[in-house]
Amino acid sequence: MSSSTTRPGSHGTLITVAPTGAEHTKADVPNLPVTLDELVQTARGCERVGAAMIHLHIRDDEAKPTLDLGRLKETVAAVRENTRLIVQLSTGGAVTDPEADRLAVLDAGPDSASCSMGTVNFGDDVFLNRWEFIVELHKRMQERGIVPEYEIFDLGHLTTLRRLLDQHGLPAGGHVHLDLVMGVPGGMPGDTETLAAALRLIPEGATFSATGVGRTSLPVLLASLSAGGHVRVGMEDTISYARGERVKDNAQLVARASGLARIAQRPPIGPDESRVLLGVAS
Ligand code: KMH
Ligand code: ZN
Repeated sequence: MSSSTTRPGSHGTLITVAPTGAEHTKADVPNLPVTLDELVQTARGCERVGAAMIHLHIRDDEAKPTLDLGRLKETVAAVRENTRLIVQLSTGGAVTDPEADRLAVLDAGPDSASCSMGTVNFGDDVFLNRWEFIVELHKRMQERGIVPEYEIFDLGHLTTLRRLLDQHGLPAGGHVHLDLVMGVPGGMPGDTETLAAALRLIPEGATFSATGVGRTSLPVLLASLSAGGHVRVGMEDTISYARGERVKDNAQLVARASGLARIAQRPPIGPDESRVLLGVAS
């Protein structure tokens, strides 16, 4: 594995935007981007203010989460046509999505895809990720040259990641990048102490970003920047900008992350530099 200290981007910050997710309803959050046009406009706006990668969940005509392959392909193509962003599709989907549909997401040919490292209670639901399923996702991404972002919802998921890499080898691109998804009700808390605990378990040479769900968004962002990590922000993870103030749009969250990254002297890196960092083909 390569050393994170020598990789491009280690002095800058990779900002990922996760604009939609599978959890919020359009009725509850009317400014959530759900149509193809809304997603493309969001992608363009977020790229302008510092995002380099987009983590995508898509919706159907009724704004419900879907893993429809035709729509996924159309979305990948449209975002590529309109931006330079690295296109990452979610293979997590919604908690109700069957494994076969989640594996089929890879057929849409994204640059990157999420790959969750274990099961976690997800509010009142369970986000199920069996070991055999994890291995299958990892191997298919290896075969197809799709770069995974390993999603870590709890500290034990880092143990699973190490076991996966030991038994099945490095991912496509040869570099390990993971995202600490913190503050999910049922997962690890979104605070500095937990992020510090996670750092001790991250495989050597790997890079990491962190995402704070709900009110942990800002503390996790600051903790990750201070620890040399990258960041993911977006309305998938939080719909509140400040106490009592709803998020206006995804670009507002990306712009804040960019500003804080600059203050931390680790300014946002663009999509091209991020491709090199992650091992994503140009
Ligand atoms: N919607 C969550 C149940 C991912 O995108 O890979 C899972 C999730 C993870 O959002
Ligand atoms: Zn997601």
